[in-house]
Amino acid sequence: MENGIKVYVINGPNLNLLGTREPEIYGTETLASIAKRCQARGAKTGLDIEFRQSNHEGEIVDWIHEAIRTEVAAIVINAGAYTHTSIAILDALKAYNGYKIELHISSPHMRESFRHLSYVSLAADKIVTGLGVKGYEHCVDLLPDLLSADNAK
Ligand code: CA2
Repeated sequence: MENGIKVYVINGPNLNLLGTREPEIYGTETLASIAKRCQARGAKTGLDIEFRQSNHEGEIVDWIHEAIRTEVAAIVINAGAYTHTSIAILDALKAYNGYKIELHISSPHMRESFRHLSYVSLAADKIVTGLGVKGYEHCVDLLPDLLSADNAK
């Protein structure tokens, strides 16, 4: 849905492998198929959902800057392993004033200790974890309410 409320769903490293490896953790659906479903769902509530994926930290930072410039209303971000390492992504997210949802397919807190620290959490308005790939559409479903005037930050 073009001309809807613009939302970026930003995906970090290795998430392009979704549906091809480690199905016990990350499921069997591809990112392209998740994107399609989220776009159809978002269109029903007036959201224009743009999915992106990059294996490069700086490209993700650039996309967050683009969201600042173009007044994107919300960012849903699964920063992948950069979640646990990237102060650059944290700083970019802090500079972005729209609504920010940190998303994880798995439950990082129930996994290895190096996944317990999230820099992204320090900038996030909400965190969705452990719902499998259904977490993506859950975020899309939550957003209209979160973006409404009643829930203004
Ligand atoms: O649970 C998540 O969504 C994660 O952000 C996924 C990251 C991981 O480093 C985070 O700790 C938690 C890894 C994404 C790797 O994605 C793959 C997908 C399919 C096959 C292999 C990797």
